[in-house]
Amino acid sequence: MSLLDTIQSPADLKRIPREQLPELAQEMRERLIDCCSQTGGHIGASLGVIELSIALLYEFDLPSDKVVWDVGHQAYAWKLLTGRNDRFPTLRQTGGISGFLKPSESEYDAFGAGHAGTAMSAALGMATARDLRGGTNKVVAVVGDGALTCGLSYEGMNNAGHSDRDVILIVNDNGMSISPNVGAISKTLGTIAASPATNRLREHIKHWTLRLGKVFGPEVIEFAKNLEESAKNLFSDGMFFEELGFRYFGPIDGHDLKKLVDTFHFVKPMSGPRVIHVITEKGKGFELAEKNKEKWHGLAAYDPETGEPRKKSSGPPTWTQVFGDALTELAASHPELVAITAAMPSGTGTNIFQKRWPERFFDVGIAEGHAVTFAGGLATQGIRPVCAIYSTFLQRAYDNVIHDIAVQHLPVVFCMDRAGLVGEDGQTHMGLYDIAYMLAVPEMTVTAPKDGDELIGLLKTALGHQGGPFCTRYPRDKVPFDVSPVASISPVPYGTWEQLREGKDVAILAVGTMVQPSLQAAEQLAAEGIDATVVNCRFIKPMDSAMLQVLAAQHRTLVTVEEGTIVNGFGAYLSETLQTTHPDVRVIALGVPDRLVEQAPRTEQLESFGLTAGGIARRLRALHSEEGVEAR
Ligand SMILES: Cc1ncc(C[n+]2csc(CCOP(=O)(O)OP(=O)(O)O)c2C)c(N)n1
Repeated sequence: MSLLDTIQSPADLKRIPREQLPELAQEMRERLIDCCSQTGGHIGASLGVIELSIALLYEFDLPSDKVVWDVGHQAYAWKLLTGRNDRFPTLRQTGGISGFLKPSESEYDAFGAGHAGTAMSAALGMATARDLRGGTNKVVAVVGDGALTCGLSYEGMNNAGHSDRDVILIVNDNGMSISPNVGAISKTLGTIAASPATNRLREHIKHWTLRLGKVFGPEVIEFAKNLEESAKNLFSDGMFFEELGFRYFGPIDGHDLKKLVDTFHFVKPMSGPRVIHVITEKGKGFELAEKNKEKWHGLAAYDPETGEPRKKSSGPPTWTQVFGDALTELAASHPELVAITAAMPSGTGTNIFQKRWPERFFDVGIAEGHAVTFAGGLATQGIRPVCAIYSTFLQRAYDNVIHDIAVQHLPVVFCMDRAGLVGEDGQTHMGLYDIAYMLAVPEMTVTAPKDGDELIGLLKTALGHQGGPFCTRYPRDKVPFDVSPVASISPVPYGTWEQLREGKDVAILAVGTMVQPSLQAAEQLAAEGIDATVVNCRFIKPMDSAMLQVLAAQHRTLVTVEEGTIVNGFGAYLSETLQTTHPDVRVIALGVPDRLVEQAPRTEQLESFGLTAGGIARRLRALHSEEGVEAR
């Protein structure tokens, strides 16, 4: 039996002798590499914190002590050690364990996450609750250097640093966000890690403090501590944290189990805010992942020998690729155009732009709010910023979108990738809310293309639009057809819809990804004698009011279909619009119901909400027979 197989809970881990922990780490590495080769997932980040996870669970007392991992994508090792080894092969699968941390999944997952930057705030909340209740448990936040580019992390640190609360921040510093980390903080951490002279000095001071204390007693310890502090302040690169009110320990090798356990043992009983700076390597112990850290941050199922994806990609390109290529090409004829990403160059396709136009590309770190306001500043000076941010992450910047862009009528373009159902990333990453939240922003143009060509056409429209902000959305998927050359595509006329099929029984008003399935549904229904109009509502706001008048005059029922929440989405907006002008027209809104969506392949999720040709046809058939959708 392997060591890992003997562990059902942290109590079992604590029974393993310290000298056997490296052997356990090796078993865990093999398990992660093997399982993730079948399921895909965030393997690189998780391989980097195997020793850190073991040491935390070995030294702290879970679940009464609380460990809050930031993002949670790196917590696979944590899952193996906290009772989820058996179920680990179900990672990210339908009905399986989550790719992130989820309190509903385990009592060892202190706080749910998926978006970066929340751990410090949540940990401080837990430490404060403990103090209010008179508890004694320890609270630890584990935050990556990437997440230290989030403003939210500093809001938490600023609050914690001068609170005097007993809270420990572990900085998991691997020099990487998804891509190489960016910004001044990252440079500072890098300098600390690369400063052996400082480390040696600090070791000497610590050593002498302890020796002097043993010989001369507490007063001398106090004096020596002051000396240590002053020396630290003079020489220590950890001063950055010390100034924020944290006692700084490190940097320590995050793959040296003995050092980790010893350090936690030493720091744990102290009080007040303290930070332990741990240096780790993403992909540690898996050569392929060590060599290409960005690719192995997170990926689909792979062959563990070659690293090749198990499912070969074929057919049309992804929306991300089409966007990245088109933006890069459009930049040639739009010298004022710049691209902004918040730590997702490859995820958003802006890495393509970066290669061609490095000086016009800005990766601002995991800082969506800043990305948007930064774009606002650029726009005031006549620059045309395109912010490429996932739908789910743009939620972080809602106030910036309203206050810094819309209120000032600034022509910033928002390109929201991963809009709609996102598959295996699950609840935290769903791009289901952008239609609702963007519709509510005054003067925001809200669009969704039906295919790759239309995305390019809308980008052209967006770049020619001077009337305030403009957004478009597209999913985590391939475009339905290959795209035409960028130069051959015309801008989509502003505010227009496109009627794709004329029928007399019912009109389907489809948005973006729902256009093709709606057309197919109409074909299925035609064979059954139900004649449907199909309209591509590529402008969600403003609507094509001329076409809407005609549709409302010709149909008693309009069925909207959108890949987004049904709450305050396109259907709701349309009903509100028609309520006064055409109170007799009924609007039936199809979309994603008001509930959290569980992880599953995207195709399964679309199927389960009836957002497929078959599903749409089913709903229309039912409407037709049950309620008698009649022609006028
Ligand atoms: C608000 C937000 N924006 C973007 C992301 C996408 N994302 C997931 S992990 C990650 C990098 C995190 O870097 P770091 O904190 O250093 O952790 P590491 O992966 O290096 O362990 C990013 C940008 C996110 N999860 N949340």
